[in-house]
Amino acid sequence: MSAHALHSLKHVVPSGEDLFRTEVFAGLSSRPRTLSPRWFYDRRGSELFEAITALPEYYLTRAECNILSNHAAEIARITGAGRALIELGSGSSVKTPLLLNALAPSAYVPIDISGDFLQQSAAALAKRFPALPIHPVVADFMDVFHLPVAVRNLPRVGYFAGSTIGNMTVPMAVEFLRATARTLGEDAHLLIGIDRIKDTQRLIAAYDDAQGITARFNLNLLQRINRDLQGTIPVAAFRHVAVWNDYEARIEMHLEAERDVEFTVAGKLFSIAAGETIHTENSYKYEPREARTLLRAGGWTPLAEWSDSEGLFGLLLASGPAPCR
Ligand code: AVJ
Repeated sequence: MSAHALHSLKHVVPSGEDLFRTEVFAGLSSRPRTLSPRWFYDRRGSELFEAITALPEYYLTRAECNILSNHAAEIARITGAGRALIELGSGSSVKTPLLLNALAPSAYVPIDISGDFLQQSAAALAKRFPALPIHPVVADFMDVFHLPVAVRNLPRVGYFAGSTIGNMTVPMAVEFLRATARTLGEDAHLLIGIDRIKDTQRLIAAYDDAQGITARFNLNLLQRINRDLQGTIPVAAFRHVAVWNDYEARIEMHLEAERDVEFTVAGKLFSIAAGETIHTENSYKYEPREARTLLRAGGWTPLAEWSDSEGLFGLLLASGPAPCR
């Protein structure tokens, strides 16, 4: 696409609340009905996600933290010190200080769509690491974005934590990995957390916890629509459902209508029959070999891989395309 075409597109692609409304209209009108998990993370949703990461059933965050604290030195030995650390979708990562200590990067670039969250966590990190240049970038890491000028001449290591890649279908994940390889440039490294396939009960429990926090997190999406798009959704008529789809190797989260419901969103009428669901999230899981194949398909070469003592979660390090000489 020419630069001119890209420029003029800006005027027709909706953004912010318009984009949310457009996507909600389309998702609630399609069959099956869907809403994208990217809309989970308003202020309330981000708080609920933080609570999820501390749940006994949600092993992912704990496992990745343990892997990082046990192997950070080894990771640093491979990447070498002095790279710019680029964190894709940083949120309020508790894992970041572990990596900053071990990798001794020459700059840190957290990238997140939530500007508020980004400023807060960047400020907190600046206090802990006063000598480290921090360059936050407000962007959707799924889009093409540009790295700050300050890190243009530094070798990079990307970090994509938490198995967030699990939200993408395989073709989307491959496209994302290829785009990331282009953004991070020659001789880059990528450190990526990828959750593994395991016992079904264990997987389902992680997405349907006993305290009902994940249910609240899922239902908050309907509350957000009511709050931000003047919706009249009877939230209490919906129930949180988490299922393991073995053929697709993914956890699916849905919101199921327990009775026939009618409501409006920004003035538009929707009817959902009892038993119908809104599909809100996929969380793909990979066997270790599949994870490496995924990285290769995305243009990366796996170099090393670490796991926790139970083998629940994988942390992989890969290298990007070699420079042309
Ligand atoms: C942030 C996408 C990695 O899929 O495990 C947690 C989100 N959803 N509980 C995941 C989530 C329900 C999480 N990711």
